[in-house]
Amino acid sequence: MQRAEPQDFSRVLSSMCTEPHPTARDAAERFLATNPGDPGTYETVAKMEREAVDLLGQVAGLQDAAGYIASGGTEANIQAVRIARNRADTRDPNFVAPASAHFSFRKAADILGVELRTAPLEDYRANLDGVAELIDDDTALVVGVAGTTEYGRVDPIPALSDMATDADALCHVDAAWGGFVLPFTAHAWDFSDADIDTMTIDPHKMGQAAVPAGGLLARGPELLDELAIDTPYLESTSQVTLTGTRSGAGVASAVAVMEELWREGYERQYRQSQTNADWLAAEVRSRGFDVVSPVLPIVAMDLPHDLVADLRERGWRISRTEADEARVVCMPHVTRPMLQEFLADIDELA
Ligand code: 0PR
Repeated sequence: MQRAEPQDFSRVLSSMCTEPHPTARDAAERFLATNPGDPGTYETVAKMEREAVDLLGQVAGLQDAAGYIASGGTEANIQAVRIARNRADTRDPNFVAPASAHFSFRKAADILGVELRTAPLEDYRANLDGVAELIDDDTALVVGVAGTTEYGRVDPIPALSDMATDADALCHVDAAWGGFVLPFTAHAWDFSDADIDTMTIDPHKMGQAAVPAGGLLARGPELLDELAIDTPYLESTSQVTLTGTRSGAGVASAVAVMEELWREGYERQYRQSQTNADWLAAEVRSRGFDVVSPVLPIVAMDLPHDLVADLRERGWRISRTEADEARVVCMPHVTRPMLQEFLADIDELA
């Protein structure tokens, strides 16, 4: 059989991951055979993981951050719900998240036996009255999303964290995708803007690290300790991660790329991606299609079904929103020439 080659990114508009930065790729290869799940044996990569958390803390406005490099945003979100559940003083815990929250929270609810209460949206963001109505004495956690999966919207994080505080619940921010673009915007989203307890912020999305590199941050070690499980036969005495053995590739690549790009490199990338998203939105709108104005570099547009089918036929990878718009995520590999080619295909096919 012929050796399979990975797909290239030249027509991928649907992904929230991207080609790893060269320095991330190099570090991932070098550390492929290390296991930060056993820090007593793999000391170097364990030390790198602490650096990674420190760097993620810098991105998210938190000094002396606690946390770890997870397999992805899904694991980080599950673990945030688990922290809140373990800390809550109730037999029947629930958590409140906006309808825009990623489906990983549904996995968390299912696995952990915590009821998920879904709050309505208003202009694609959490409706605060709707959130308030769902909070009660058994609420362990209030979730806000900073960069929603479908439309790149940012929930009113300071107001949500105030509500969590009033209810003696924790506040978790899901910045899995938005965390590496929001520092260059005026949005209030990070630990310095609000009393946030935990955050998901993934190097393997806009951070340009190699998969798997998700990020879980916690305001302090006591929160992370809620996850600690004794590990009697390892040299280290406890483990907080959901996975046991895990590749050091994610950890090493996250450190390498953050050292390289934080902060000027990421800022340059954000400006380029945002400019591309704004440009694409204007171009598509000028052709008579409805577009949801991009707040962050994600564009949702109302294209006819058969046009989208024809574009797919030509190799374009485009995702759909639940409301049936075509969605383009302006990741680092999505360049202006690529979008020009995409528009030329629209013009030819429409
Ligand atoms: N939180 C948010 C806000 C997300 O957008 C995502 C993933 C997650 C959490 C979960 O992260 P992991 O997938 O790392 O566990 N959002 C995209 C999705 O599930 C991710 C994605 C990635 C989609 C690559 C397509 C793709 O090719 O739709």
